[in-house]
Amino acid sequence: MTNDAYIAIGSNLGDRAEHIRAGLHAIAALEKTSIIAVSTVIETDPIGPAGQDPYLNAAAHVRTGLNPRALLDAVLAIESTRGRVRTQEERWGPRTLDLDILLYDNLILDEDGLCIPHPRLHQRPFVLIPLAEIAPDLLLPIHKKTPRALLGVLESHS
Ligand code: A4P
Ligand code: MG
Repeated sequence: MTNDAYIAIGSNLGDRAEHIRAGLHAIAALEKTSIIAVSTVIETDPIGPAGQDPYLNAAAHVRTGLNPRALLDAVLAIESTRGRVRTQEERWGPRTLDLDILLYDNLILDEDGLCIPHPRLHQRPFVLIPLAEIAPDLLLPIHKKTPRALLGVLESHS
């Protein structure tokens, strides 16, 4: 378990707290993977199509021996166990459980179906606030800024 990864967790459909709890439980049960820290779960206004309910969002720090692709396959499989069916969804529409890989060590990767750091990480307060809580001093690759500094940039533009 030599790699540090950060996973964003979101839910705005059904029993949101239960989806998040079960998602974390399933991540902790993955082979070669353990959870190091989990942020506070916060309620956030939806970004995306109008008419959605508020989200619960959080972030988790995991240490894993899974490679990035294996970790992605694992989190997508966990989403499916919470009844998430992608074909029925609109982009950024409501979802039972969303697990996005935010960071994987200092890796920068842009390949088919997997982009790390997550491409919208720096634009999303619902990602940056939980990440800042569990990784206040982490310098993000590409951005070369901490989560808190990126939040400051966002706030200065709002
Ligand atoms: N994919 C590529 N890179 C990654 C990665 N680093 N981690 C691919 C996870 N998946 C990655 O994912 C679509 C495909 O992205 C996956 O099959 C995988 O191969 P998805 O979960 O269906 O797409 P998504 O999450 O809807 O899309 P996206 O663009 O990641 O959306 P965002 O930016 O995460 O937005 N408002 C609030 N308040 N809170 C939220 O959590 N979430 C969204 C989704 C919209 N509004 C929100 C929230
Ligand atoms: Mg996602």
